[in-house]
Amino acid sequence: MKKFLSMAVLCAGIMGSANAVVLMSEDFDAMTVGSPLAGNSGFDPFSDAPFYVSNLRSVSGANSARIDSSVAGSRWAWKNLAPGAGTIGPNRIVIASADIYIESEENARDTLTGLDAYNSAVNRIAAVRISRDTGVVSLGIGTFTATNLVALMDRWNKLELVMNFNTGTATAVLNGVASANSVTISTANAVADVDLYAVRNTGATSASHYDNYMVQAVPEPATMTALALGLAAIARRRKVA
Ligand SMILES: [Ca+2]
Repeated sequence: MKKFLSMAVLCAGIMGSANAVVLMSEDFDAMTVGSPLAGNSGFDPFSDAPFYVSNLRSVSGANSARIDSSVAGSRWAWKNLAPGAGTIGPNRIVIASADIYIESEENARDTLTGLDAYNSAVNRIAAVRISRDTGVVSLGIGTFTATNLVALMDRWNKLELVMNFNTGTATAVLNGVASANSVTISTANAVADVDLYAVRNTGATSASHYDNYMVQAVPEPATMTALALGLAAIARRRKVA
């Protein structure tokens, strides 16, 4: 039993280190409160001005990124992936994630808060966004389809956009639960950046916060299967011995 347990720990350790490669991450905690994200700590200088560093709410450390509702329209802030990291396209699964907190408000002027992935030609691969009015998570490229996932306002939700370039599908994950539906994406795509994304309507008064913004690549299923088979073979040999 002890041998079995130590093997399990070994497997977990190997799987953990091989499981995901972090391509970009930002917790906002080393950034100056009140400063804009544009041009800050690797954020693209073309990021929209309404995104800035806030210490009003956080999941990690003291800071998060905040976007106020004072400016209407679609807004983006992003870090470009490191050179070469964007060629992860085919046979890879890329997962973008962020903790997102959306403030509720009394009026009925909806806002959308989410994540938006692009290739190097600045064509959208897929985007996922939460409605402040309904909490419904929607998924799409040009048009958006509601998923079965519903976020609560005035609390942190972990939102993920999972882009599977093996199957050519993207799904949303909210607080660990995957959407029942998916959107078809090109298997030829490579991810150049995944943006913090917000759509504000004139007159809306609620703000949104983002923390633990991250993009990861996970090995293609074939590699995972080979790794699992290899570990199983090791386990069998140990058992025989
Ligand atoms: Ca933080």
